[in-house]
Amino acid sequence: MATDPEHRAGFVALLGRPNVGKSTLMNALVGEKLAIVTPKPQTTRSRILGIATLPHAQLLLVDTPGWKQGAQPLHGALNRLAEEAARGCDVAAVLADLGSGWGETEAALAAGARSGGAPVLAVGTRQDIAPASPRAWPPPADSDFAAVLTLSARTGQGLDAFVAACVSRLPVSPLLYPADELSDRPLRFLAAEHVREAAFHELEQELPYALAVQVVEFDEKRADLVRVRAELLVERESQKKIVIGAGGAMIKRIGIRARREIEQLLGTRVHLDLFVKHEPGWAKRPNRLKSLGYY
Ligand SMILES: Nc1nc2c(ncn2[C@@H]2O[C@H](COP(=O)(O)OP(=O)(O)OP(=O)(O)O)[C@@H](O)[C@H]2O)c(=O)[nH]1
Ligand SMILES: [Mg+2]
Repeated sequence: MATDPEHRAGFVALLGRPNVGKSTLMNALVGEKLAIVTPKPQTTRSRILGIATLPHAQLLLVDTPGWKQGAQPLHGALNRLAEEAARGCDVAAVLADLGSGWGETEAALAAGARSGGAPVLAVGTRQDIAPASPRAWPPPADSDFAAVLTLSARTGQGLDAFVAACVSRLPVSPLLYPADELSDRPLRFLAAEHVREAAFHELEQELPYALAVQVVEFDEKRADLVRVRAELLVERESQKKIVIGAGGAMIKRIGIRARREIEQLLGTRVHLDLFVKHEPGWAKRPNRLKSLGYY
């Protein structure tokens, strides 16, 4: 196969506060729903690679957890993931919601990425619902940005310009992943994430944050039906009751919603069994966080 001497490939870190649209942007660029998306902040708990293979370039998009101040081990671990992604990328995209604009957190994330040597794109998101004259936007002109862009991952507005801004700053390189690969995370992890997303949608307030999901069985032996068995871990016995719901109604709703999403992801029918398990302190033990795939 002839190699393209101009082909580019490399890592693009998507950084920003919770809820600015990092995961939505990654999904839009990859063309598949890899990362889960909810209206609640702090949805993403791990670093997820989304691979967008174009005719002349391959973008390795690194979705990161939203940056949050906080002393809890989970927050610390999540922030560290964002820091590592910022240091190890070829291009850093710092996303700011155009509804709130550019602030200290964005400036700190940009400074962190710059100290790792990456060019920084300042990216205003959710343009379709942004005010006509957003406040605190664009960022201060004295900062050293490779480019300042705005986009909407929902409508697609500005995505081509974002891709072009990334590609032109990636190193010349052959493909780093096979052209048909979409993520570095196994399907069973993505399935667990879709269960977590359904729980975020169905459960009220703080409860989704007390929840972890692990897939304990992922059986693909049959071509037309994948069997998935997943456990929802909660920190307290009282939470277990709520997640199960009266007569099992809540866990059933979560299951129906998650199954639809997993079927979409896998392109086959799915049989999904969900169980709720009381595991005190799962969020406080670094090794446990790692074994759950949050690292
Ligand atoms: N209208 C509109 N909504 C968007 C857009 N992008 C994201 N959203 C919505 O904003 C919310 C947050 O999006 P996410 O992609 O989960 O944000 P995130 O930055 O990954 O959030 P964390 O993982 O919590 O850090 C969801 O309800 C999305 O549907 C957009 O371009 N337009
Ligand atoms: Mg996210």
